[in-house]
Amino acid sequence: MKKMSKPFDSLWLNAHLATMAGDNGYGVIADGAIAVHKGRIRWVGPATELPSDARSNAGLVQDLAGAWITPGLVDCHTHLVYAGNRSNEFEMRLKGSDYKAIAEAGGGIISTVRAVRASEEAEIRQQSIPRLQALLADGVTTLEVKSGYGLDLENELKLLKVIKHLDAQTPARIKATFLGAHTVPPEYQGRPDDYVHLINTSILPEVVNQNLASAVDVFCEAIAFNLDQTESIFKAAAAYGLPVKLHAEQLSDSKGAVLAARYQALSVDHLEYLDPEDIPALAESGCVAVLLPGAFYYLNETQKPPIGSLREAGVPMAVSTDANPGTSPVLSLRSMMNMACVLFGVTPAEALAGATRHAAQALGLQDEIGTLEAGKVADFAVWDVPSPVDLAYQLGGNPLIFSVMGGEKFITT
Ligand code: DI6
Ligand code: FE
Repeated sequence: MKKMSKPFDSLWLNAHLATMAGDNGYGVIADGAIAVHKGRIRWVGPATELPSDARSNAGLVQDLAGAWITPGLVDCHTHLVYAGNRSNEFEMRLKGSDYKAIAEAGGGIISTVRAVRASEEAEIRQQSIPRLQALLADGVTTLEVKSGYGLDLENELKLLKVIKHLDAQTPARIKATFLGAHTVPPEYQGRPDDYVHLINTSILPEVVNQNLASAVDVFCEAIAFNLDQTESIFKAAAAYGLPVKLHAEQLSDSKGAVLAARYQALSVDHLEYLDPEDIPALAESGCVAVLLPGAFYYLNETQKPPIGSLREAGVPMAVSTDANPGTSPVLSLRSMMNMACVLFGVTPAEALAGATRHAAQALGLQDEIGTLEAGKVADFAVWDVPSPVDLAYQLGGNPLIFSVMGGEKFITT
């Protein structure tokens, strides 16, 4: 006899939900329930409204003993895949050097480029896996990883293939972003336009040809690429139908955000030096402002992003690790929620929206993930905390009980 399949694969009960849906802070449903089928949320709401036959109609019924469920965390800006280590630069900065001076002396991004070029794909993969595991153990279920430490055709492809491999090997969703324009490689020193030409006519076309990236990013800054160079890469990306993102106004006001808004960028990231006058352009374009407090903290910056004006203008703010070996060796998105609160003055509810709903939007995935709503992918995190505020409150420790990705339980310990 054919076995009848149950209407729900799983039912998650006896939990409080921070759905992050709607405009009302956490979107709390006290004593809620989530029913999952075929990897998607089929039903979510107060347990009292659960259809009466739901329990008997679910394949797996899971009692969560009063835990809190949030959407799976989304880390929308990382440089997680690289080789080597730069703790020496951390020490140098503490002795008085600065990021710009280290970069100009051949350290910084270029020292990671040297390590990547000298490493096989498998080595880079091996070095990156523990970093990925750390993010997942902290509640992340989707992340973005950028290339940008190869800076030539062979090595940019090498990094993007590692990212693709990691995506295939883990239950988490990993989006790759092509950041060929991270800095000018040594062989193009003094010829940035020629390097941009190489990106547009050789590297990017091959990245597209091999379907290795879903967005294109540029580091628009005095020490990296200027506005014209950035725009020419944006045009090349647009010709391939790829959305763009931008590292903008991190160390100075280069007017990158306004340019990015004109190109309907998914996000503009960093923004410490953003001129509040440029915010209406962001608000109009629907671009997400990605806050990266880890880089601000490690570089001991004092200039903060204009949070109050961004909030007032209704620009969605995401929060991310910027995980990278130079300015933000950070492997905990929850810690960044804390720093966004303490250093930048966002509220704990804004920080959680920044690590879920708005981060999903920064990846163009707002219809798939980022909130607990029927129809979305069943990606969520189950926490042993008394309230969702605690997620941004505590540094260290790990309140994650487990996460669920595509309806499947994922336990990291
Ligand atoms: N801004 C950053 O904070 C990182 N990249 C960027 O464009 C730093 C990357 C590094 O120092 O390795
Ligand atoms: Fe970055």
